[in-house]
Amino acid sequence: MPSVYEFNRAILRRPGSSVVKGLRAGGGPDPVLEDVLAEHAGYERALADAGLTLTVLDPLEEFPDAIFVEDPALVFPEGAILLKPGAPSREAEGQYLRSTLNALFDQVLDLPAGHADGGDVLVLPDKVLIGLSARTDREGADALAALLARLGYKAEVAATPAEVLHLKTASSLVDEETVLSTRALAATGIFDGYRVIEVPAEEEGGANVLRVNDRVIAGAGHRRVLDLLDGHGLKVVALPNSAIAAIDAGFTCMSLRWRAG
Ligand code: CIR
Repeated sequence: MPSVYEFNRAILRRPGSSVVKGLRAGGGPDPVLEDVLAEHAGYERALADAGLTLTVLDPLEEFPDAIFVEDPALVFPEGAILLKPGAPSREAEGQYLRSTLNALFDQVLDLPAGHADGGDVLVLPDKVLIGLSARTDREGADALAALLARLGYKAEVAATPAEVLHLKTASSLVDEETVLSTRALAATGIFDGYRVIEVPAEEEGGANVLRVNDRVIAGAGHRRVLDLLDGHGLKVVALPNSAIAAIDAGFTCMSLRWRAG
């Protein structure tokens, strides 16, 4: 069985100039457009270097957060799911992915009720965790669990600490048995049965990393997280992400990745 992080395809959307107006929970100034563009281009290159064939979509100026394609949708080899993001300004983003998903997947399912963001969905080898957050409500999480069952995945709904935007803001799968997690999220017990690498308190922003094939993409500014991953024997690709982090982004949310047969 291939691992859940073995991918050969991905969908990304390039940023338009409106990206600097992206939502951010903590306030703060707009990032510099050129920096966001450079970081996004570096991310695109890193996925291509990891061996993925990319479908790169045009910017959507009317949706500043549209580069975060993994919030309005989820993809699996068995099919895609169009979600309904919990932020009102992002609710319609999925409609701009529909034709691409229809062309690339045998089936595209729609979330029938509630709200759910892909950032709250962590695919583990034995189950899919759906985190409840300010973006993902119980109705959406339950509806998503039912859609995942149709695709053959077992899902579990879990609470997440109040201060995190998404479940994957605070956690990532790094190998078959190991997750990287903030202390607060690990303390909820949702990763029981997994080995947990705890992110140091001063680098909680570094908990979102992206395992793709043989490597892990992580933030260049999170030196201690990089050392922990390296010490765990992982091949680490460090990418600058401070401009994109200013609009609350991590590495998982900027692409939809799957293994096409
Ligand atoms: C938002 O607040 O929706 C965007 N500015 C950032 C979304 C990042 N997505 C993610 O962590 N899954």
